[in-house]
Amino acid sequence: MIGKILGNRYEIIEKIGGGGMSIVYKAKCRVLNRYVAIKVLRDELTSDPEFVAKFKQESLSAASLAHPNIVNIYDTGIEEDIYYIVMEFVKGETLKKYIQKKGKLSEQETVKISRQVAEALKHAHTNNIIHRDIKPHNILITEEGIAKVTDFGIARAATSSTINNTSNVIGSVHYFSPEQARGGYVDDKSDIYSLGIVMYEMVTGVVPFDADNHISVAMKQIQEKPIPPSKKFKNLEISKNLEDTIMKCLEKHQSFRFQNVDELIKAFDSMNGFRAVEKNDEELIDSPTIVLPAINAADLSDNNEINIDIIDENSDKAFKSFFGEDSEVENKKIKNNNENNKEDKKEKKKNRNITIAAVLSALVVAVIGGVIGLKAIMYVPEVTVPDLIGKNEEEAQKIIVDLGLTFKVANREFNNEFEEGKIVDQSVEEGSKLKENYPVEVVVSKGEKAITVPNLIGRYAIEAGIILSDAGLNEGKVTESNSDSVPSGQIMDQYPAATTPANEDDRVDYVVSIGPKITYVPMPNLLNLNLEAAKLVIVQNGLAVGEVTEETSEEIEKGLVLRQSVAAGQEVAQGTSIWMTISSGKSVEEPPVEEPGGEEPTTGSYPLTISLPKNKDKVLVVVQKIIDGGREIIYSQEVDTKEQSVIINIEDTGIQKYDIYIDNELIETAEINFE
Ligand code: 3AM
Repeated sequence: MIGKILGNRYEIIEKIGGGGMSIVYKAKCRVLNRYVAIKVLRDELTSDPEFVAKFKQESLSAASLAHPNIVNIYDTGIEEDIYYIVMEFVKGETLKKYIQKKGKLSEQETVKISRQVAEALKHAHTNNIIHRDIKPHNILITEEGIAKVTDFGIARAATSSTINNTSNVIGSVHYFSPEQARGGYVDDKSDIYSLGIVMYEMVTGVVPFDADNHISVAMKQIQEKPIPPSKKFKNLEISKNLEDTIMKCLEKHQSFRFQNVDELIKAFDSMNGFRAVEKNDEELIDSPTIVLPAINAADLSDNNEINIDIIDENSDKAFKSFFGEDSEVENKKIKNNNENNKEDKKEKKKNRNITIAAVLSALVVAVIGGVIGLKAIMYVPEVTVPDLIGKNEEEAQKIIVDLGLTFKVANREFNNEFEEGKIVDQSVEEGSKLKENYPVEVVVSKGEKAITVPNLIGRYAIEAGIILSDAGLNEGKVTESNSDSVPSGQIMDQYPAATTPANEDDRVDYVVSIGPKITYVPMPNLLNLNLEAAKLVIVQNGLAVGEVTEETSEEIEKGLVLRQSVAAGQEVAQGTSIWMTISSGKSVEEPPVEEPGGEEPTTGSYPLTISLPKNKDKVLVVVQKIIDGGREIIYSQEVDTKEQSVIINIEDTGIQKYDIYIDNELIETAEINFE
């Protein structure tokens, strides 16, 4: 490839690397005089239509996206079986290599990279494109530290993503979402999960689920709870906030993850604010989840009045969510102290602002004064989360509210196991200890989905799997049957019939046509029969009467069959036309003609190649030699069209003509010179 010029403008300079599907080259665009990266589909894959389709899909979906955090696609092309995509050349390396080099990344760097990937995803999701294969190998880090997402190879327009072929789960198993591993419904939250795995890998240096084979990894994605980074590596420095964000991305249930990338970006932004405070005091890293508003260190140091105003609303909320509504008392106490100390009474809002400022300074002071002091202020009673699965929504809500926690329905979905109104899943596991007011989200069953069997009749068998899985059903028994009217490969019957009500995962049996039934009969002997008798035998055997010609014969009486197109005893498909040669009696004696020079003519051999049609499985090939108004069968055989062509080696003398018939149709008359 090196030195090759593609599309008349891209000169391949060197190989940069290669993935499973393709090889990446550095190239120079001669028109715009700039370096580009060219991704070329591997040679051995260009003959595989499925890979070619994926490759084209990559070019199509990625080309429609333009974003600073997405590797730009400039051009695509096909040349001499070389499929290629021309991309922006990114000076840098993959995030995979970067992590491997550094072991693990700092919290700050993790958030910085993750946020950029999230921005790229936001742009793609807005354009209805789900990446489906987010992994550190597909994230390039430039020398300036900019993250750029590439390889939208298996991305599909989100609008058509409801069709997901279970037999062809695509992606990289260590970064798969549970729904991808199951072959279930994939949406933008699947990318959020994969990004969660990447974030986990950035902070810890390892992926949360690993095993020695892909199936086990996929099973873990579906079943196993990830160990939080701080529990997996005890001395890991990670804020609770970032850890919670990662764990929320890694929720098994789509409803419990961030509902879109925007929510995730907001979580990152709140971390920036968190870090600004954290700069003043490292100890706060160990504190429980507390969402502080986005404030900069600069905001805190400049003018207090203004800063307090900025943080007012959110700080209050954050304060409450952390301390619980009951801790308002604590809040008030501090407030009163402050009020007592100040003589002039300010308006209500201002007081609140001062309260917040006071709490913040109290926190700082407490930390400076020692962790014990901080803990005293922060003490909030904890409650144990009960098992809610299978309980009624109202009952579950009451239990949660009575415990002082917050109840929230994250989603309602069809479920075959639980009746309508029962809890299917809960965001916080039974037995977990939570501070008051902490939200517990649940998924409530909408009962069984009303499914009706879709119509399969008239559809091709290869579509059946997708049609059924779309309807929440499975393929049942597939049988084949002959049909004179339904083309081969089409479905001609199904059970249960279309529109029958069904339950999820029920099986639907169907019958696929294999075309008309071909029956073979042994060819009867026609020789020495008179024409009428021969015709009767032909018809009685389910065959058809073909062309009848005459020829002189020394042995066979005039009017009787002297030759038949298919030799007696040979298997012949019913309906085949049979040609006959009838004797026209003895020829008038002619003096033998002397060969010039008296020499025997030389015999030559010729490989006659006959191409076979593709639209049938088997055909009857007949080759007849044309002899003085008559014909001699030199080949008659049923052949399998998988072979594409048959070669018949003919030995003869002089120049001869041969009629070639395929399924009784004259295809060609070949003239062969054997001299
Ligand atoms: O394995 P390394 O990291 O050396 O960086 C990508 C990786 O190299 C590089 O090709 C290799 C296989 O993915 N690569 C991919 N896209 C690129 C691009 N647009 C790229 N290098 C530069 N520009």
